[in-house]
Amino acid sequence: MSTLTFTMIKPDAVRAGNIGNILAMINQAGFRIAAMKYLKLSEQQAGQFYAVHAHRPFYPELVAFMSSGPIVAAVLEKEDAVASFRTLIGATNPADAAEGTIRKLYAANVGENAVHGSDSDENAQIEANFFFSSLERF
Ligand code: DAT
Ligand code: MG
Repeated sequence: MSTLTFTMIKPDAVRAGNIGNILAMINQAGFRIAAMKYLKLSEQQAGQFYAVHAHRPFYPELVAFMSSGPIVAAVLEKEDAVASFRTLIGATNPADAAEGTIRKLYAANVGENAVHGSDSDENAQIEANFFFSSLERF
């Protein structure tokens, strides 16, 4: 049964001109795009999205980075979408990411790591709802 995950192409990957390359990999891996938009988060919105990390030492730099430029936000559908997408993007730190993963190919470091992927079905729903109304999902 197909399920949903939520992704962002982060400001570093947008700045590097990798939107198309990353979308092609998502496409090739068999995900259906259920929603998509191009936008810039405010610091307040980035802080809210990553509120679960508010106690971590890297939170201020994470919020500054994620509000530093436009992102592509999308909801993706596939069988076992959350786990399948985490496999496609690779480890949080690109130095640990498997060959051929999005982060191995396009991320510079653990802080600026090209893409976001939800970590559970529950968070995928919360994150998709943060960005998209029901009118924007297909
Ligand atoms: P992931 O994005 O793989 O789910 P996470 O949820 O643990 O990783 O962290 C969210 C983001 O926070 C991550 O994509 C980049 C940033 N981050 C995580 N660990 C970090 C660290 N040690 N130093 C700097 N930024 C970090
Ligand atoms: Mg995470």
